[in-house]
Order: sequence, then structure tokens, then C-alpha cells
Amino acid sequence: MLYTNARIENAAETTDIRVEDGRFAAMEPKLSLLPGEEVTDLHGKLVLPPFVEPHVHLDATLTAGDPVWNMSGTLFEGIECWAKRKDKLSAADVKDRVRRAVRLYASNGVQFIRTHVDVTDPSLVALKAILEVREELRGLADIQVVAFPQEGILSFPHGKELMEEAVKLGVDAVGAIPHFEFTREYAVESLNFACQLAARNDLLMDVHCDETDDDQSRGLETLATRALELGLKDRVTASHTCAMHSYSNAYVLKLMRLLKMSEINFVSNPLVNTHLEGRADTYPKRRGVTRVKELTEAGINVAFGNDDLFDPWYPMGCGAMRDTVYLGLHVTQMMGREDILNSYRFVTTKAARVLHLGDGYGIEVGRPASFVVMDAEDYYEALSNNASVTLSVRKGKAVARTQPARREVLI
Ligand code: 17E
Ligand code: FE2
Repeated sequence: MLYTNARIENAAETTDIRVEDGRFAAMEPKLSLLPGEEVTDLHGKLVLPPFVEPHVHLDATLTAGDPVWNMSGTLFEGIECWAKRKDKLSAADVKDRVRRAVRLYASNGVQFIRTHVDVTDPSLVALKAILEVREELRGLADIQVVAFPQEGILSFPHGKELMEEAVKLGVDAVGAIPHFEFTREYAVESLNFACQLAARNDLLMDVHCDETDDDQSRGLETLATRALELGLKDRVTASHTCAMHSYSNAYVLKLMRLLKMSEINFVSNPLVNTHLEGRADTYPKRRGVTRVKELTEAGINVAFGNDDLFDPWYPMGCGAMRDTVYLGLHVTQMMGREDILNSYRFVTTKAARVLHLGDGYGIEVGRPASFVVMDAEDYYEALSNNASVTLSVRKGKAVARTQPARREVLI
């Protein structure tokens, strides 16, 4: 297959792309058609590597209001609502919702997903179901699974054993939730335990870290220190890190040195944390989004995720990566022209680094021919106009297509 006139990652000139045996076989400004080769003219439209969702809770997806709505809008009431839904989980229920969510993602050009799955459940029913259904969904997306101890490792009965059991079942990454543990001591111990579990089993790590407005929440410094000392480095991701929004600048000045040395990644979830944080404030209300601009300027890898799709923590979501980028740029005040033009990287290449996709990802000759086409000429226009992903190609195969809306003014 030959795709002509692709505008790859905002390039000024267009490129022709040859795909053979599911891989990028050649890329040149002009390629001549081989005998019998099929051709698709992309008409100068934007071509990006596939979107990557670096943070979502697929076990809870599509359960908002079932059995109760989160009325306060806090993280903690969300956890209580979810605990009630957890009692009703079955493998069929989890698989059905995950299938629907992954199909929504696929229709929006998302081909790689990291999901956190709650393992504070003695039956581990959701984890087992997701490990099974991800095989069935491989044609649409690669799904990475994090063992996520929603109710704590030290503060939940047999929390450590459940984490170890999840590792045996075949998760890709180890999680933790230090700010939810009963005490600061437990928070530190839970991080030590999780880091050692990841190191021993050669797994990635992704910690729900300091998802609170409490400026005394200091999980991050412990996580970064262990990542450095155990040599885990960029295999570790700190998600949320909302407390960093509220840290004093003097403390952040000290912390930044450690964060750079540790080489850990960050994932910020602006849609969800602007909604969940600041709930104990009157006015002014904090936004609770971590310091994305300063981290990025320091050369630290930060990606944006959705976190939720219609669940106890967030009552919206359509499975696209656009809204998290759009809000993320506003709330972090990263609205310069170059910031906007390059912001697709938060949900493509930077998110791919979080997932350690390596050379399984990216538009380069020899790599799997996976890419998306957008109804725009560059990402500035795509983001501003909420452009559709008109085509999603995965390993050489078209997996989703959208007809862009045609709008007419009638007078
Ligand atoms: N659980 C949690 O601890 N934090 C979140 N943001 C979500 C679930 C969505
Ligand atoms: Fe999360």
C-alpha cells in the first residue's frame, strides 16, 4: 500500500509512505507506484503516530452512577462509590465494559493503553478478566496493566499478598497509592515494597502519587529516591502528583534536582484533577494540576492521560485524547504557538516513553506501520478545531475511520 501526500508531524512538506508486511517500508517526498500497488492519497493531511492513553482505569470504566453517584466530587467519595461497585463485579461485566471502552478509544485513533486495575479485591476478578480480554483486543490496541492497590498496600487486609498475586498473574507494572495509606510511615513502606517488587520482577512502575491538595504529601521524593537507588529510573512513572501544585517553591527548587537525577516520568490528568482537587478549598480554589510546564522545561518526560471514562471519579469522557491536551494546555498556561503545535507529543511520543514502547512505536522505516490521519494540516489546527481522526492504521491495517462533519451556514 502506498499512502501519498502525508504531512508527518507538522512537516512543511509532504511525504509518500510505503507500507509492506505491516511495516513502514519506505518514506520519500515522492515514491513511484509499484505494479499492482494500492494507493491512498492523504491530500496533505496531518499524519501522527497513534495516540497513546498513558493512564486510565478500565476496570471502573462506564460505571458512573452504578450503584451511586459521586455527589461531593472528591477522590475519596469516588473510592467509596467504587468499593460498592466492586462487590458486583463479574468477569463478563468487566470484559463487556472494557471492550466498549477500547472500541471508543480505537475510533479516536488510540492504539496503546496503560490501565490501572484495582487489586484491593480478594477475588482479583477484574484483573483476571482484563488480562484475558486484552488478548482478544490486540487487533485494536496494546493494553498494559498496572497492579493498582486502590485502598492501599499497608492499609488494606493482605495488601502485600494481593500485589504479589497480581504480579504472578502477569501484570506489566506495579502501582502504589501512598497518599491514601493510613500514615506517613505506611506511605513510605508501601513505596519501598512496591519498588522492590518491581525491581525483583523486572517490571515497570506507575504510582498514584500525592493525588491530594495536601502540601505535606511527600510520596514523590521517596519514589524518586528509590527509583534512583534501585536503578529503576525511567521505568518508573509518577501519576497525578497534584500535591506539587501546592508545594512551596522553595521545596520544589530542592526537589527538582532529585527528579532530574532519578529520570522518572510523569503523567498528569488535567480533566480529572481539575474536577477532583480543590474540593476542600473555598476561594481561591486550587486547580491541583502538577507543574507540567516547569517539569517539561527541566527536560523531564511528562504525558497527559484521561484517567477516567464515565466512572465514579469523572462523569464524562469519549475515549479521545484531544480534550486532555486541550484543557492541559490551558490550565498549565502552555499556550505559546510552538507549545500548541507540539502538544500532540503529550499523548503520542511522550506517552509512548512512559509505556516503554521503544521501537514498536513511531513513524520510521522498519517500525510497525501504525499511524493516524487527522482532518487538519497541522496539530495547531487539529487541536483548535477539534479535528476528527479520519483514519487509524495499525500494523498496516486500517482499523478505524471517521467521516468529518460537514457544516454549512444556510444564510
Ligand atoms: N483512583 C484514584 O485513586 N485516583 C483516581 N484519579 C482514579 C481512581 C480515577
Ligand atoms: Fe488514576
